[in-house]
Amino acid sequence: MVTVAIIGKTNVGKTTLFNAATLLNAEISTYPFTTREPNVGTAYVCDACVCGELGVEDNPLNSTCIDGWRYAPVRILDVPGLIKDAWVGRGLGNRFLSVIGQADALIHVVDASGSIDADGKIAGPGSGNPVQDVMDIENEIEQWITEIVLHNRQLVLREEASTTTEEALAKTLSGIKARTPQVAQALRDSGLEETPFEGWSPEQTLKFSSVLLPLIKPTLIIANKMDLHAAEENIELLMEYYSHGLVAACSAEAELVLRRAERMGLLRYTPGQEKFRMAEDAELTPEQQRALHYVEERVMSKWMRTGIQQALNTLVFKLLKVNMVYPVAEESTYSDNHKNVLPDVHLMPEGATPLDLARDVHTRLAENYILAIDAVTGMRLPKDYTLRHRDVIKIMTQGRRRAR
Ligand SMILES: Nc1nc2c(ncn2[C@@H]2O[C@H](COP(=O)(O)OP(=O)(O)O)[C@@H](O)[C@H]2O)c(=O)[nH]1
Ligand SMILES: [Mg+2]
Repeated sequence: MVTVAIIGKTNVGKTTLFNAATLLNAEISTYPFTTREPNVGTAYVCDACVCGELGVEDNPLNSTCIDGWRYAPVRILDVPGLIKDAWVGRGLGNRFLSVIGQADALIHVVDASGSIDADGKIAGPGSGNPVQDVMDIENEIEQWITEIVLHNRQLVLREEASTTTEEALAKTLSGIKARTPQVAQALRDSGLEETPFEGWSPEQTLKFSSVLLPLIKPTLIIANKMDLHAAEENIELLMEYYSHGLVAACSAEAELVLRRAERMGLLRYTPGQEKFRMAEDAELTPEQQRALHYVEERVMSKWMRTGIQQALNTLVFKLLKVNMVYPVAEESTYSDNHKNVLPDVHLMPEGATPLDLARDVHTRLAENYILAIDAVTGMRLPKDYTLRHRDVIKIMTQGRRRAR
């Protein structure tokens, strides 16, 4: 399961974003992932469902289809505000940082309206420095990774004796999901390839960590609170400063207002779409009227959308390079063995093969795997085929056991 962590300073809107992202009117009731932990929830990424181009009516099970858009679940974590020196264990720093370690990708929320000071306390709009806020948080995480490397120095050295530096480091950093190719790239990009690990200074270790971070945790910066006037200038500054990364202008509060109103039946709103439509019989309180008017005026008519759903989609599909793949058992009807049409969608990492898909569906399916068929063309796929976005795949297995 793809895991996304929401990070940022206090009061930037992380929890508002978490609440909005985890609220979908067509939530998936059969979805096995449930948790009682606070701050862990299910968010959704979406793209055009293949049901449209295949001309079929679908019966989604592990995902949902709203107006021709397929929404697939991802795990989302709301990491409470990191404070300065979290990496040395200040506050609950280390605990929060280890949550970040579990994530495949990060959403870094920043208050683009500049309404918080350097410590995350509410201040007058325009007084804060969002560019610095992003750097502060990144610095905490880089210091924390550095600390892990320094703390495990002996272990890396021992490991290195029987393998390579990149493998030894990757093994030590496997808890934060670093893999050997990423470590190797970080060694090259930080210019440390030729420097023996044994002689690394703390500064060189920090350099390595800061180059490694974006490789192991693809990050999207959310310039939040764009509904406030003071945000406009800062959004420009953020985009300029982080021109190498992605910055999305968003309003988490507006998204939350719309999803809550949709849940209450007051309007029709499909997350990610550019419009909302009032329900015909909706009776709004003056307060609800004001809130929706504000969203229309300050967000939808100005920016076209709240930006939240696009941000999640961009992070997962573009930065993490995950593909939506539909496994089916009957290629003629695109259904499972119970006549459910296009029941499931799986989020597969870049480079995954049909066998990886089989494994993701069920270990038994992988054990009995023979070959895969492109259900749309009916063609048998080569052994080394890598799955593409929106593939519909039938997996052939041996014996009586069949693909679902
Ligand atoms: N104007 C505006 N306020 C927002 C937005 N998102 C969050 N807020 C407000 O910012 C404050 C802090 O939000 P919260 O989600 O608790 O921040 P967290 O500490 O990062 O979890 C709350 O008063 C929210 O209502 C937004 O998009 N626009
Ligand atoms: Mg919060």
